Amino acid sequence: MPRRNQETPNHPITESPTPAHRAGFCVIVGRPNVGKSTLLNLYVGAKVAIVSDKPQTTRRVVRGILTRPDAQIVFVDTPGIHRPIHPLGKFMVRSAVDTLDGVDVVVFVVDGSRMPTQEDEDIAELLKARVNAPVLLALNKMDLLKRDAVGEITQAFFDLVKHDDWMRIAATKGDNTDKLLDMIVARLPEGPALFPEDEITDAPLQYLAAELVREQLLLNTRQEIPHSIAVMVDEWEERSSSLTYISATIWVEKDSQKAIVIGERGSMLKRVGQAARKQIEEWVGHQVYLELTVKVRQQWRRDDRLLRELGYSLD
Ligand SMILES: Nc1nc2c(ncn2[C@@H]2O[C@H](COP(=O)(O)OP(=O)(O)OP(=O)(O)O)[C@@H](O)[C@H]2O)c(=O)[nH]1
Ligand SMILES: [Mg+2]
Repeated sequence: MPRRNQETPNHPITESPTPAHRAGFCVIVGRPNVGKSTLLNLYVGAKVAIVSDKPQTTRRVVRGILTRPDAQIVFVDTPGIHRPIHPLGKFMVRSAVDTLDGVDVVVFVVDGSRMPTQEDEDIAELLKARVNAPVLLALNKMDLLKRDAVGEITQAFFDLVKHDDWMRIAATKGDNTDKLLDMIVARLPEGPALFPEDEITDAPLQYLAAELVREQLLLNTRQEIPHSIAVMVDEWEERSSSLTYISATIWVEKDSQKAIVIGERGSMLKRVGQAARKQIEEWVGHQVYLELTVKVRQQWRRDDRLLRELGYSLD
């Protein structure tokens, strides 16, 4: 409500009305590897979701919260939607699709430096069939877009995706992401904050720690190994006010993968452990002792029991 300046009652100053506070859920969807998690982390200002150059990095839905004086945006990062070939993939796609119900705004992230793929087409159809909320099209990776392809690629996405508005962005550099954010906020309902203002994610620390280990493994392995890795925290003990002990298991699917993950005389495991530990310490706020063990479970991506233990199950 506009207010008068109390000290000058006889000379009212015209103030513009304070914009109403907005709050709501913004789901980020798209095919694997287009930059959804990169965008989430940029908005939240912390590594809430791990990022890698390997497709299907994100396996579970993660919420990241941005609180500003005028709005609170609860971003929902989702696994890349693809045509799954095993139970883990099915879980990932189902959990992504399930987030679309009751959402306030959807950001459909695509790799805007290339022509649309079949997966983009599938997602566009899914959104058309299932989503009533406004859809914002984010043409990401504009830094890789070749000048002479701009027209053709942009038109191809416009033809494919029914959208409320669009923006060309580069999530890694933050180009135009503030403009996209304004579009998101404008579409949120008016209302008070949904989460405490200092909360930036709903993910437990144990989960973030396991993910940070997995991120290092993704960055350091190739071919099918990244997809065959799962990480689970087994023990988490505050040994003192300044030291947390964490032990985690790295699951792989073959003995040959185990050998690679351990590396020559443990070199790979050491590298991964050191890098992950530093990042976990930032979250925890003090020293961490991280113990990693590598174990083999043949075809765990098809093993319902282990999938459930790892949290990759909707039941
Ligand atoms: N050049 C460029 N690379 C980007 C941009 N945004 C993201 N990337 C890169 O694209 C790759 C995938 O990024 P992610 O954020 O993990 O993608 P994602 O959509 O979350 O992928 P999934 O979790 O597999 O679905 C990473 O190597 C990012 O650094 C961008 O604007 N420009
Ligand atoms: Mg991701």
